[in-house]
Amino acid sequence: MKNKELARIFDRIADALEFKGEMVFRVLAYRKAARVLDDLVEDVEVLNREDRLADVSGIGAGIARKIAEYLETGKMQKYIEVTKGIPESLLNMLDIQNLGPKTLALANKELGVETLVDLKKAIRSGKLAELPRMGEKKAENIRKGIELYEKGHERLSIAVAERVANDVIGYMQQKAAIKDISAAGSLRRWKETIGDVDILVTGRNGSKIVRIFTEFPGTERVLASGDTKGSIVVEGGVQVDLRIVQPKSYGAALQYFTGSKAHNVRCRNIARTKGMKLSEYGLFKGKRMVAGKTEAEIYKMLGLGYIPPELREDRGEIEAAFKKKLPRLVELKDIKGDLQMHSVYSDSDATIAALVGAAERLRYDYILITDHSKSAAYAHGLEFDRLKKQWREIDRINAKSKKVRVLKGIEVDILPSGKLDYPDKILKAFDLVVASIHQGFKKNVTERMCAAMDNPYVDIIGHPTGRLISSREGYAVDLHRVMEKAVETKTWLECNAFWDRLDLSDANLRVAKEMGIKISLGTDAHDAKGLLWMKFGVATARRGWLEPQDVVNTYPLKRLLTWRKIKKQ
Ligand code: DGT
Ligand code: CA
Ligand code: CA
Ligand code: ZN
Repeated sequence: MKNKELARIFDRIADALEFKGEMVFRVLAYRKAARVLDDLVEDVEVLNREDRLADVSGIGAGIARKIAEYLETGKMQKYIEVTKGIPESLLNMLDIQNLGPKTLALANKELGVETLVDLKKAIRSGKLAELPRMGEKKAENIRKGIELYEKGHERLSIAVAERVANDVIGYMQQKAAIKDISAAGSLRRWKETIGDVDILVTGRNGSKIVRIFTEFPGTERVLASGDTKGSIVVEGGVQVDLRIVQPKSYGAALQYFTGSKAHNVRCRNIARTKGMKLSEYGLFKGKRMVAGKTEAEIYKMLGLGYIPPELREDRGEIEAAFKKKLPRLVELKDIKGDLQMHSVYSDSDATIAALVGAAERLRYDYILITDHSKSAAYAHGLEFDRLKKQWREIDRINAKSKKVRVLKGIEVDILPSGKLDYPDKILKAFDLVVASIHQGFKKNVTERMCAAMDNPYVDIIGHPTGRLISSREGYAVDLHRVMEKAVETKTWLECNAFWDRLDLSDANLRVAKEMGIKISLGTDAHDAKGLLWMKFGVATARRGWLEPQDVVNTYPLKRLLTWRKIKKQ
């Protein structure tokens, strides 16, 4: 149903009119239409089709025409007209509770407020409260409104952002006359959460490309559309920005819009010290463009090696590039197997055969099945008899399939008592053992993990901080001590590749690498599709500066399995 969408548009029209200082009575019809549409039980599209719109009380002939226009063309001329000239950032702020269009217009005019950052500053400095008819109390209410607004506009998981970007890119490649297309921004850097999706294209007819973009089937709202850029919100509230640049500037624009801002500032300064100027249009010496078509030539002209997007956070990559000491980052194609996944034996939808099928499609050499141990009642943990049944099945599969070797593993619980959930004589029988905390998050977590690592049969500590990016902070753990213990006992630490975990995080991985710790990547898949999450793990590893030798999943099977012997010595 498009009822709510239309309600929002009419509200926005009313807001924009008020923002521009229109008399209230001119705005009323739009507000009313918005309220009626919001409450309407019947589908507005059905009403339109049956020509019954104007029968609805509160919807006049003029509004009915506008609704029909929007339903039939995807646009409303009135909306485009009244929002013209109001910056997108201001329009977005009209969603903030307790902040009316008049107040916003006043703050814009008197204090130059254009963005949310400006507004927050104006509140903090007390300047907003000093405006006529404002006062402390109103300013405080707006501040609370901002808090709510920011909560509701939390950052997207990388998995959602990546799917949206791929959908939009696929659609554009099919429908629009474009040459190059790429994601940019935080998504190209594979940050663990994404504010908005940025996409860059080259092509001749800018306004036509933008029009096609705004017609992307998932579009909920069009925020901006022009000759060189467009901005839409797709289902689920994901904002996608598209920019069109000339082919000769593609590399420069890609470099600029990939960011991060901090990295870009450093690059621009380097250009300046070399008597050049770097912008999204190119690298210039005076008026002459000396680079711009590719990112590589820009970095080269700056005297730097090519810096992969995942490193562009100003965390030492510029210095490393100067010294030609950039890491040779691990790649998805280096990965020979997946070291954490669950099957129907515990809490997953996938049979072992289905997991093997998925692994074959990824051309893996091995997978480690890591179902939950017996105390994990929440996840149908394995008693010894079912474990034996599972081993028999794995043996049968290995006897048949020559492509992927199925390794016998377990995700053994580190119990609140500090003990492991199986005795050593069982742990010994696995090919590899992952030990994880799932209970007692505040109870001596560090000591329990360290004790687990002292066990010669524990090879990997699973998701070492226990965080869930969208919802949970993680254990009260002294990660430094855990890492020291990992070094001492030669235990691997996991980078759990599930997109809501990414645990260890990029920053933690970098510390681990510097300490010489080996990292194990596991998707923690609970169905066959879950094996595809490996890309998020590899990206996080790259953001942590990891090289192939830091990641045990790059080892051939034999080397992987000799590890236990090394650990026991
Ligand atoms: P996000 O969307 O919050 O996850 O983070 P980004 O990095 O995608 O940021 P976004 O979407 O605001 O802008 C995309 C890129 O454009 C950003 O990484 C760097 C570049 N950029 C945007 N605004 C500025 C700016 O004011 N100065 C500089 N140097 N670069 C900017
Ligand atoms: Ca972005
Ligand atoms: Ca953006
Ligand atoms: Zn787990």
